[in-house]
Amino acid sequence: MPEVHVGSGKVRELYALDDERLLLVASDRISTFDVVLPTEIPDKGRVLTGLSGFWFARTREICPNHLLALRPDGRSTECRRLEMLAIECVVRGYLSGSGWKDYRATGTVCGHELPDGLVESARLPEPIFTPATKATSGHDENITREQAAELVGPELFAEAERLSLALYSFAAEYALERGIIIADTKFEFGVDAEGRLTLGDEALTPDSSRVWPADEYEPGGAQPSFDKQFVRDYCETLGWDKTEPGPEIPSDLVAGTRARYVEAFEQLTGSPFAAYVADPAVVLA
Ligand code: Q0N
Repeated sequence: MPEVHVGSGKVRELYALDDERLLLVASDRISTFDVVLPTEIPDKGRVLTGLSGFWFARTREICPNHLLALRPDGRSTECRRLEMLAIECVVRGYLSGSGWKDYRATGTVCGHELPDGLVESARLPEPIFTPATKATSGHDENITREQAAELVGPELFAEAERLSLALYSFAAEYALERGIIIADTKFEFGVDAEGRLTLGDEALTPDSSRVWPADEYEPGGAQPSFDKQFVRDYCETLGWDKTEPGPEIPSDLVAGTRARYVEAFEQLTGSPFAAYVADPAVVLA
């Protein structure tokens, strides 16, 4: 079956199956400091595909999504073709990354006025919707709610904000009960053939979210990443300038990082990863 390659991200590829369907394939590549490393993390693509499928299955009542089927390889998602919105729908429950940067500079994030005196990684009084543009090169840029509404239209904007906040609140509470903080996350929505706003891309994975171990949470500074901390710490020891090409990662750190991904999968889904490998549909049940 000749599948036409229609796009690629840093670690995922997108193929056309037919006029209505796409195939989203997650590789085992890992990026850090925005650079894809030459060393792969075995099963990372399967873990992220499984997690995304898990969340799609559990949030269907909150919001329709593009998932049609998981392929037996565990890393490929057949999905409905959508007309994607031109904005990234980011929700933040904690103050980190560009949110922390903007707050420190202005006391606001994407037009949300926040209380004074918040520290880095603080939990916000309530989650905020902080849209960003899709940068074709370099980093996504935060925009105001007004700019986002102009890009997609006020009705779709309002609906995307409402759905993003509902999805985040559901997932963050679910994850926290299992020892994992989802500090923030990025959703991508599109409109389906019937005009329904539909969740696309991957959802609520460690690649699309900032994920922290809850038992180590200590506001007042940066938090260790649940999945990428070993790799980041190793890269920091090298004096690498964070430009291409990235360094090779030693095998013990590859194994440790793989174990963190599998741990996140098992903690969140409640299924052994081996059961997912045997039959990816276990996460959809
Ligand atoms: C789409 N992107 C951006 C994979 C992720 N269901 C869909 N329908 C139409 N277009 C898209 C989807 C989805 N998902 C999403 N590009 C097209 C993210 N991509 C970049 C390439 O790798």
